[in-house]
Amino acid sequence: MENDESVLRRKLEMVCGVPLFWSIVEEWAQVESFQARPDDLLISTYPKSGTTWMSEIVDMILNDGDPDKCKRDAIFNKVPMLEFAAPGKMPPGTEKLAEKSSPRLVKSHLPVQLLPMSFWENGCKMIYVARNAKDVAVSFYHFDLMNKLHPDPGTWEQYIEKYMAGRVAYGSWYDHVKGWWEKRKDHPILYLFYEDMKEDPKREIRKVMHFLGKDLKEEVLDRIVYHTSFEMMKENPTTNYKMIPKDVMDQSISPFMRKGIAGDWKNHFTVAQNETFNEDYERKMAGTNLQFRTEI
Ligand code: PPS
Repeated sequence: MENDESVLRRKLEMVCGVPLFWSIVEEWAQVESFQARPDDLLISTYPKSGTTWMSEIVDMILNDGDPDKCKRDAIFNKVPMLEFAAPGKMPPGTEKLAEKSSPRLVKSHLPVQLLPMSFWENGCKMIYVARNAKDVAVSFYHFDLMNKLHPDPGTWEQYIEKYMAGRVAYGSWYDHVKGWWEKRKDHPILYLFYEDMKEDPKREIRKVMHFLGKDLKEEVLDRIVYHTSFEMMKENPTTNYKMIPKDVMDQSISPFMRKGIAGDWKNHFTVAQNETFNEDYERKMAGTNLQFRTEI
């Protein structure tokens, strides 16, 4: 096992111009040549956009809303992250997925251009969840503070600069959400928004259910809404990431299930930061019809 010095808090490295964790770059050959299967379902997001929430919703839909079946294993084992790699700490995502029987659920944060070709060739179904840029920045900052596999985020002031410039893991939020938005025009991608899920979880869960070709009774949908609420998932040991060792994720610094709301950015952005961010946002998002809500 590598000692912690060599594994934790290392600098990001580049793959095709996108900054990624050094460990992912080391595993890149396995990620790029990953063999997707036609019945794989991909859950794709920019980090901190509601991946865990959507993963649990999908698992509950596929298990007809049975909470006990859904507690059979931790979320990161039920829905392995394709590109995940932490040498000496946990097995890589590609290995975990290779051992899984079909149909598999696959999590990934890769920008659209870096997704392994086999997903497109096999016509895999995909769900993309997008969350507004400001709340993602706040959530990602707190995650980087507590997740020692990530580089130290520095101060909030420093972090927001890096985030706007796309010098954070997985690169530019702007390019990520736009890239997947364009791709949905020629591939079966259900593109959903975190804010819509907060506003009316049942409505959005129903969209996922239809996309998966399932038909569940109202009472089952109500059960899924209940068990996938922030409050329930925060207390659920299979979804709150407390099974990850403390030397990797120190949840006493910031819990994985932190606030789970839309609009927390208002508690972090100064007036000046907000103005700078908005001006930059207008430039980067000009020419797309993709719209976000920063509060509901
Ligand atoms: S990761 O590490 O990128 O996979 O994180 P991800 O799961 O995408 O995002 C984590 C944020 O989602 C919030 N979350 C939820 N919000 C509402 N309802 C439910 N059920 C839920 N589950 C997770 C989580 O709290 C993180 O957001 P913040 O703003 O930090 O609280």
